[in-house]
Amino acid sequence: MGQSIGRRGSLAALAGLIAAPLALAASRTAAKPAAPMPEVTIYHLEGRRSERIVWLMEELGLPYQLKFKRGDLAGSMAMIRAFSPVVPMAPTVTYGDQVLVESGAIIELILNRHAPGKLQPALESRDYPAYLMWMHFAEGSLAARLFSDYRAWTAQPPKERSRLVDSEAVVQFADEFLGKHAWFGGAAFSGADIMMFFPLNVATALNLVDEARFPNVAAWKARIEARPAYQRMLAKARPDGMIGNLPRLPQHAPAGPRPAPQR
Ligand SMILES: N[C@@H](CCC(=O)N[C@@H](CS)C(=O)NCC(=O)O)C(=O)O
Repeated sequence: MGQSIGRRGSLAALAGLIAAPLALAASRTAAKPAAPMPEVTIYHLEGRRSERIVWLMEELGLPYQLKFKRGDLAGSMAMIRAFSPVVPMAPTVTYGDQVLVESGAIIELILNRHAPGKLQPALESRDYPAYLMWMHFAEGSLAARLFSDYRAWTAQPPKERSRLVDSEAVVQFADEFLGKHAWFGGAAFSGADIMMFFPLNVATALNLVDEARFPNVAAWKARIEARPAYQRMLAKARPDGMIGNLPRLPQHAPAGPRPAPQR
């Protein structure tokens, strides 16, 4: 049999049982103070994914240095390669004495450490799971499928829907979500919108999908382009407009149902 405890002891134990989860919940919801910001340098290619980090810093009003050769993509790339020869990618970011790649990870790091409570829904909120999904979907599925279709369809234009999840499907998935939610983070603009903008622009700019079929994406893009921080990013990171465009595909993805999987 267990040890018996007195009435006062049992009340104290009960209070402890109630207080502990409440304290835990409070510590999860209360925004921690922002950590001091180390020096951040963004190695950049105009019109490419490194714009995400410039845009994030402009949204948050955080300091950063920007390195690129204006109007010279090859020159900017050579600068990145000289600094980071093994994986010369944009963005490459120095964060204090650390060198980082992967725009999604860089955004999560800066938001979690230096912008608590900003540009992401609260961990316990209903919006958080979808926010996190879009943060990862942007590169893991959307950009990956778009660029693999682009390579394949440049060699051989698409004649029918792919059996795999193709460009049409990944953009449709995003469009359906935006039919029910204002932003990819749900109710408010967030880091997920910053992640999704580049590949959704690629989808239409390269003619991988028919823009007219995705009105919710088109309306969301217009809202993004009206944001002052997005405009500041353009002025600093793309001062001469878009340069070095990849050629548009002559033919975009066929729409309609996908063929049944082969057995
Ligand atoms: N998943 C990475 C992709 C980075 C990436 O591929 N960036 C392109 C520019 S948009 C690049 O550096 N391309 C040069 C190359 O692949 O050689 C991210 O989100 O940061």
